[in-house]
Amino acid sequence: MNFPKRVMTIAGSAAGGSAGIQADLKTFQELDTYGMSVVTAIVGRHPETKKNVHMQTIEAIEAQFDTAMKQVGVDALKTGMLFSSEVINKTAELIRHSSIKQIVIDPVMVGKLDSKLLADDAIEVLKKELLSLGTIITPNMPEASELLGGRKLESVDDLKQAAIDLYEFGPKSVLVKGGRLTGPAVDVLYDGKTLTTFEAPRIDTVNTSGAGCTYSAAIAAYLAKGSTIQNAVHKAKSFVTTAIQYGFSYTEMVGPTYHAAMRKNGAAFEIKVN
Ligand code: PXL
Repeated sequence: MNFPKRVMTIAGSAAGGSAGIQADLKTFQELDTYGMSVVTAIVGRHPETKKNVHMQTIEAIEAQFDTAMKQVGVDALKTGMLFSSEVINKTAELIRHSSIKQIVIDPVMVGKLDSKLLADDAIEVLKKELLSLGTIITPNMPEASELLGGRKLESVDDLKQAAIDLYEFGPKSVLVKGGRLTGPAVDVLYDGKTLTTFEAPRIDTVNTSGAGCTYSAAIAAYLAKGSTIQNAVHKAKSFVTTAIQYGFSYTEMVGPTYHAAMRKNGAAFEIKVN
C-alpha cells in the first residue's frame, strides 16, 4: 500500500467547523492526505461569546508538534492562526529545527466576523521570523496591505507589486489573494522571477467562512503530493473555488465552504492561468 502523504497544520480551532484547524483537516482528507494538527488556540467566535480566543501554552504547542513529528513525520506543513509573538517565535524555531521542506505560511490576521486572530505586537515578529521560512506565503489583501505598512491595494497591478515587494521578506514564493477586488477573483503568484495570475469567476455568496484556510491547506496538501508551487496553487484554487460555489449556511450566520464539493461534483469552473 502507498501510504498517503502527511500534512500538518499549526493553527487555531474554529468551533463552528468552517475555518481554522477544522477546515484544514477536512481539506487534507478530501485531497487524500494524512492530516495532523497542532492547536495554538481555541476560538469561539459567535458574536455573543465574550472572550473568544483561548491560547494554548507554549508547552502544549511544542508537545503536539513533537508528537506528530515523531509518531508520523511531516511532508508538508501549513501555519494559520498563531496569534501571539510567543507562538510565532516558537513555531519559527520548531520549523527551523525540523527538516520539513514544504511550508505554507498563511499570515492570518482577522476572521470574517472581525475576530482578531493576530495580536498587534505580533506583526513585526511575523515579518522577521516566519515569512522567510515559507515555500509560499498566502496573504489576502488586508494582510498584504498590513505587511506592507498599510499600503492601499485596489487593482491586480497593485497585487502584482505587493507580491514582488513581499518577496523581499524572504519566502520562496508569494501568493497575494484578490478575493476582495471587484470583478473576477484574481490571485497573483510571484516566485522571484515570474508573475502568474490565477483567475476564477466571482461567485455571488456570503458563505465563504474559512475560504482562506481551505485554500492554503489545499496548497499544502498538493505540495505534499509533489506538485510544483505553480501547480499546487492552480489545483488549490480550483478546489477552493468549487468549495465556495457549493457553500451553504445552517443559520443566519455566514456559512462554510463545502469541502466535499470537488469530490462530489468535480471542478465548478476552469481556472484561467496567465
Ligand atoms: O478564517 C480565518 C480563521 C482562521 N483560524 C481560526 C478562525 C478563523 C476565522 O474565524 O476562527 C481559528
